[in-house]
Amino acid sequence: MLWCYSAFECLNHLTPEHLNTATLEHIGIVARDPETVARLFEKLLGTRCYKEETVEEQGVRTHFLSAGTAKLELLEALSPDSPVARFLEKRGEGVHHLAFETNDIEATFERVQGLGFTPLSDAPRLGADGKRIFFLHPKETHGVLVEFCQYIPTPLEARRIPYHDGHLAVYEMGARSQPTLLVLHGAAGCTQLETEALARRLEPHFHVLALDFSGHGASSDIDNPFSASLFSDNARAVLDHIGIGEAHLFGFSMGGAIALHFAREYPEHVRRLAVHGTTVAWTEGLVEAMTARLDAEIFRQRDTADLEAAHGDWERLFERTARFIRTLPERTAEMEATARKVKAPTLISAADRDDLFPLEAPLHLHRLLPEGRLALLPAMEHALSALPLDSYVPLLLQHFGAHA
Ligand code: CMX
Repeated sequence: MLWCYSAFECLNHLTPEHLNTATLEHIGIVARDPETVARLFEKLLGTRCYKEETVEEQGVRTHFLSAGTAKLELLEALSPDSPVARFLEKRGEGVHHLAFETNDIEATFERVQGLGFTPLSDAPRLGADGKRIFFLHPKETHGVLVEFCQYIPTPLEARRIPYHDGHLAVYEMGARSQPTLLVLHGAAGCTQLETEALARRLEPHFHVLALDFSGHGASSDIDNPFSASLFSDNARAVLDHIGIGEAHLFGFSMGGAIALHFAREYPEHVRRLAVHGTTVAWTEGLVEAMTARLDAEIFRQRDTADLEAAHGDWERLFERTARFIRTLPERTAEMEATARKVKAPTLISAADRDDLFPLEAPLHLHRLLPEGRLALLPAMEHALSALPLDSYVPLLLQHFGAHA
């Protein structure tokens, strides 16, 4: 009876924010010699340290390893009076804290205060890995140091790769020792507006290269009309310049079709593919639906600051993209033939209620691709931002064989 009452009381405090966002983000582990501990986990889990970062304020150097859906954060004391050095002295090496990710760190901070806890800082502050964090004292939490964190990333810096008279922008993340994954955005999209969140989630597992196609995002424009050959050549130029022989490719929507084109043209450079929200069967109806979305007039009535910041001359980009899309119905047979010839194992995924492409599109692609695997995900929209990354990322890791 008492248990029932307590459980009911607890449930009264639970809001959807609790239920959906208390995700284990990482486990902090104090290490005397992080390299030795990293080697141990490499042996046990096949995972490697992919990033190191110093947090001066905490007197700590952090070493990150991926462990499936969560991370291990090895903590190395930088000064004898730091919390980590004190922990080492009193308790020796071992598990130091559990960190839970939340959507809104300020709201979580207020909520735990409301529940009677005393956070160890006056407000959330900057931690490692682009996070804002706060801790609860282990004395208040049955001996477990609890961290809450929210990912608030600093803007990515594009690397510029010379291309014809201009350059291609590529965003590079993750350790070079990991397999390379080239991330391709959709029509009239770019890394910043579309694929960045996914690319960042994949950083612990891959050497990620997220490309902006010519004329998109931070890449310079080119005189040639947009075409699958041009964008596929963009991808090849990036891999060549960075010196990558073989890569996995992920492509969203048009990026998926480009990934297939690339795999057909340069099979020796491709390990595995994943395409999401991609069709290779273009009808006049689809062209109409897609070009209606590129109607500059509609955008002019809204706030276009994000588009301007990402692409510069977004109106020209939309015009050029619409022209390219109008050529696609007559290229359908060619694109289907391309898909049939792709030998690389390919994960084809789609939103089950895609508002742009019919469900038949991924089914059709699945029938064409000799090594295709199909996954339908519960999402209402075509946009990549609608995709539930918590379920999609494990699927990708499994497909690319990146699970420890
Ligand atoms: N887990 C469990 N118990 C811990 C603990 C931990 N991580 N750290 C300390 N304790 C225990 C101690 O063993 C001690 O227990 P006893 O009283 O039974 O001996 C008690 O807590 C108090 O320990 P202390 O050495 O006196 O430490 P303080 O109270 O001065 O500080 C804490 C403890 C948690 C407030 C401090 O370590 C802190 O502020 N931690 C948060 C900051 C931090 O850890 N930063 C590094 C992580 C960086 C990052 O992830 O970004």
